[in-house]
Amino acid sequence: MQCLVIGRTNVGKTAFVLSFAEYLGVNRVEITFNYPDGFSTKQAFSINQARQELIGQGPHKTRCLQAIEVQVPVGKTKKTIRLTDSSGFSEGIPSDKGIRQAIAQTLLEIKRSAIVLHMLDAASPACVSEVDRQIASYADTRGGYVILANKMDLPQARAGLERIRSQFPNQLILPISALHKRGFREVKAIVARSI
Ligand SMILES: Nc1nc2c(ncn2[C@@H]2O[C@H](COP(=O)(O)OP(=O)(O)OP(=O)(O)O)[C@@H](O)[C@H]2O)c(=O)[nH]1
Ligand SMILES: [Mg+2]
Repeated sequence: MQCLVIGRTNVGKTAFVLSFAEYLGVNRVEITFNYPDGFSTKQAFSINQARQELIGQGPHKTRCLQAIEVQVPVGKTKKTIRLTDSSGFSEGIPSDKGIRQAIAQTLLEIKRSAIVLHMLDAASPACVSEVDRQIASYADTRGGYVILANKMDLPQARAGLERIRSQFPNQLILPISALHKRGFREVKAIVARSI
């Protein structure tokens, strides 16, 4: 069972995946990097080391699918799911071939995921763009589609959340902060319900 995190570059997908894994009780992660050309490799990190190495300041830090196995409590038992981080989308077609291939890989993976968490940066003035609308209509054709409005710790994110709600009136939208692990209980509940 896979839970895939998608969204434009720099919205905080990698930060979320690592913080959410930590919230679920993991302090060392083994990340499987699956590249668009089929190459795959595994590496173990402490959560903090992974944060330092994998979270980006600039755009297009993540260039492939990065999967972590995590346990989610469901009733009295725990179920293992694959929590997968992906390469961020950008407006238009990127000139870098590696990024184009990584985005195509992300799009294919959407159809293979039981849960798709589509992340938006609520603190950005352009928090919903054309590519987000297109991704939403593509990903939403399957069950288990949820919008995460990230960076709610920043003051301008309140107004962003209202814009997101008005753009997607029929979608479930969960406000979160990947930085401060806010809103994670609700994300966990949705994931547990969809397993
Ligand atoms: N204030 C704030 N900053 C955040 C939050 N989540 C992520 N960031 C910052 O946003 C920037 C991008 O974070 P990443 O997790 O690398 O974003 P990404 O979506 O994985 O980006 P790509 O891999 O390029 O697609 C970093 O500077 C993070 O520290 C948050 O909840 N609040
Ligand atoms: Mg990333």
